[in-house]
Amino acid sequence: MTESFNLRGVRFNNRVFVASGTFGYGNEVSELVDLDKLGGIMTKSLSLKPRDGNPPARVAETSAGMLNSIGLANIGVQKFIEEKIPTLDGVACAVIANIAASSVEEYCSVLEALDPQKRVDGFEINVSCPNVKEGGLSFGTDLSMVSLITKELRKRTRKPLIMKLTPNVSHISEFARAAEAEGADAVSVINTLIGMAVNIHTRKPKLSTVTGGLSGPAIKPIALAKVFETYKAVKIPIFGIGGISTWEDAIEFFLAGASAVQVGTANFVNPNAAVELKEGLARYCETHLINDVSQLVGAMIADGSVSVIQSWL
Ligand code: RRO
Repeated sequence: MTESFNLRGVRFNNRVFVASGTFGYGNEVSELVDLDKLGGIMTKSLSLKPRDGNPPARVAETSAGMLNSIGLANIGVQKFIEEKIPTLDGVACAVIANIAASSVEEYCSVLEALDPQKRVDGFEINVSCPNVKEGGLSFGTDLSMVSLITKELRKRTRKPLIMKLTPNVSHISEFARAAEAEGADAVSVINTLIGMAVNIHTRKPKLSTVTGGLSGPAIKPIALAKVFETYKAVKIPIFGIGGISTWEDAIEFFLAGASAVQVGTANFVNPNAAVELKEGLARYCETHLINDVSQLVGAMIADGSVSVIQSWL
């Protein structure tokens, strides 16, 4: 059974990745999880300078999900290169550096610093953080900015370039098209949805920033619809993300059009969720005589069903 997956000449062990912000820089969990079994790790978003992030409270549990407002806390690109990359040397899965920035120049500087690093196999560009004032959603909801960022980064790397898109727009497929047109190799669909929660006893918001990013099983049906919408609009592969916890969830995403999946919030419940998902997926494929996971991609049977999405694509 073929599990591997190629993107711009990079071969991934399989199609199961861990999502940015839910697995640190990979090294923190290497004693708990056999990283070699994963397709790859998306690092916590890296900016040019270290960032402390937003004040507490930065997370809140919701029914079937969680809200976060981390605010891009990270160690900065230099410390990542000096302290984290060496710890990932013997790891057999891909390392995809996720980059966030508050200007086009900052995106370019972080990518240029990381591009010569052999251990960095590709880039996921975060144009979708809901919790920062500059950059983040102000870029990710502006088509011309997504085009410009993709274009400038494409000029600077031959490694896989994956644009991570926000669902907080009317038509995510327009953003995927813009990324594809400027040379992105793939898109990640979706980052978190803006949400909030209120403590009824104190009457205060549960997050210091009032609103934050909603993730977990609560957003899975939305993520699936966004993946399907994107699949109808572009030819480049889609990394499906949003509430994926089990192999059954992953198969839904493949059928809706994802070429690979990312496990996010589920890692906080079980750090082995992605490995267990990969093993369940392999068992499903063997049982159903599927010899390559690619056979599942976009294989949803929608005969006779009418999708409203299709009418405006
Ligand atoms: O750090 C965060 O608050 C954060 C980021 Br960068 C992101 O892309 N998505 C999210 O839900 N939180």
